[in-house]
Amino acid sequence: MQISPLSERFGVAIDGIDLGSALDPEAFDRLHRLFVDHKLVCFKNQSLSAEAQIAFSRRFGPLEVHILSQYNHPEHPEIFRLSNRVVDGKPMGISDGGSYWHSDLAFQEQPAKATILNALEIPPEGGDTLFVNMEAAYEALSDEWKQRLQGLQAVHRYRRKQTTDGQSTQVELNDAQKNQTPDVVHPLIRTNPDTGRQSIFAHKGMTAEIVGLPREESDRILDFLFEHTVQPQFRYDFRWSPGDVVMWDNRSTMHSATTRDLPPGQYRSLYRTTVRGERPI
Ligand SMILES: O=C(O)CCC(=O)C(=O)O
Ligand SMILES: [Fe+2]
Repeated sequence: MQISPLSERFGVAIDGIDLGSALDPEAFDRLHRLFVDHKLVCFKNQSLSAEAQIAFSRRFGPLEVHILSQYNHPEHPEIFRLSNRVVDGKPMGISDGGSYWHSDLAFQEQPAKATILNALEIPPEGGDTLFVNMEAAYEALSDEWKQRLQGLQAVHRYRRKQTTDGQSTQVELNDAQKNQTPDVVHPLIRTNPDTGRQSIFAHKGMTAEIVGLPREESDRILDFLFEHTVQPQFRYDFRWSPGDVVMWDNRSTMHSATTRDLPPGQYRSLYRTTVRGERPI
């Protein structure tokens, strides 16, 4: 297994391992440690089948089935399909999923621990995924801000924004899907149970308001956090290659897709599995 940094800020690339083969407990522990320590892991040169992706992902915990069920794999509901291909008039996946700042399933009581994306088809240009290290963003806050934020809770909402402001996707939820996503409340500063380290848990695409504060005060704090966290020193824009399997820790990072900006005729298809996490503390 060869491990190299993905950027000078965070993330590692791993080559020389086949995720499709059975991992013994020591190998799994090592990968889990790398995932927790580096937050973003790219396994190079994989060719994972849907079944193998599910088996690998399950090692990290129970898998979620996405509520936008029209995009789930017909035979493997644990696989959510991201794709801008349309075959015989039928979308092969969600075309602009996650094209806004978020942490996966932050709108649920138990947001995602890990997301695993398997790159089946990657265009020569575009479609990068943008990541932010939310632990580094927390550490860079002044002591005054850290104190101000401690103990605050925020409301998270799926589709908090309208499609027009660039912080949502074009797909609308049907009534049943809306009923499955009531507002939830999470601490604004959360502690990763695997490391004991704190990070900011606020994302422009989903964090709606701070509990118990006047609207203006809540907006002022959230707007500050939305701007603070996306600064270049905390960011890494990941460029995909076919065969990449990328895994990230949603507890200490946020991300945004850029698929909305793909030029016509550029195709991108990935399979996603999502590992359930703890309730944030
Ligand atoms: O397609 C991407 O770049 C990321 C999509 C996304 O947000 C996700 O899979 O969670
Ligand atoms: Fe996402």
